Amino acid sequence: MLIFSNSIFLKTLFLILMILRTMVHIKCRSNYYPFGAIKRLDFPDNLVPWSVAFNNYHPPEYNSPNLLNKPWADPDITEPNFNPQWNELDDKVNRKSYMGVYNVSDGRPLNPRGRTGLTGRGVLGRWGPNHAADPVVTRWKLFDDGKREIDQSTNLYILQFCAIKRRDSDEWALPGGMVDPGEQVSSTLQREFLEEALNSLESTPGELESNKKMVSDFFSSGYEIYKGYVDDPRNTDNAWMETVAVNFHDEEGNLVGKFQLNAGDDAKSVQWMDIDQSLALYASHSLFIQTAAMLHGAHW
Ligand code: RP5
Repeated sequence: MLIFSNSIFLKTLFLILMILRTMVHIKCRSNYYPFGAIKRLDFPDNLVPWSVAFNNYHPPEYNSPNLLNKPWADPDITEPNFNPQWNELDDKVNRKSYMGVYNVSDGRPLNPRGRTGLTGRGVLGRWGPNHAADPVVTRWKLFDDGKREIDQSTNLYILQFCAIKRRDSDEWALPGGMVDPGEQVSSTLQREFLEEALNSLESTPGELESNKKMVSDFFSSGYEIYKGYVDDPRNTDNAWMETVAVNFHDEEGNLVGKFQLNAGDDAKSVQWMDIDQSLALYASHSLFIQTAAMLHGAHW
């Protein structure tokens, strides 16, 4: 894979990664929590870190009733038989954070990025970290004659990525998803791409076999662009999203180009989308896409 070596791009890339690791979370402090009428407590940025005293911090609590008895979700935190091993690999459930050791207060894990204005686990299945994986599948934008298209303002080639429209929020996003207990991130990346961008859940056995083979060949070499906390609107003080975002790039356009994109599972549509700074994507996905653009020295 071509990694752009120009020092300006590398500095920008470093800056984006720094922003991703340290920025104050914003999307998980939006007025209303997703899919319900619950309103988060509103407070200024300087009160986000737990290290800053906030004596009157009494946010509302929300625990979606839809999570109870779901095999992929934790029990209610008050359940006497629930003894989670925080900061550990708890049987097959990964309760470790990529952000380091998180604190636990009154038996509840604390969001490593600070306050969100809502306690409980909201709609997230796990208390503490909820691990996901995001495939960032890219190719160059080509004219019909196979030549690469250049953006007139930056004079740089235009990169495209495989985007899905989320069924839950109607926002464009990466075709990522949750890592199942005991699953390798590399398997999650392939499974989610197959499910959301190739509709593997409704494929015939023959299509499934050939798509699985194509995806496993194409995903055999990727470049990790991010690992850590995601500013996801579903985050709360006690449950949050973390991800590993990996770029799989089709330099010649003759591998992914063969894929017949077909939205499935949590995705209502799928398409190749031009990468540009005007993109407004779900959670922290715009920053992952920007990182991919910088990596390839593409237009942003
Ligand atoms: C985001 O939520 C991650 O970056 C990933 O894209 C996604 C996983 O959640 P689901 O799509 O499975 O709801 O925070």
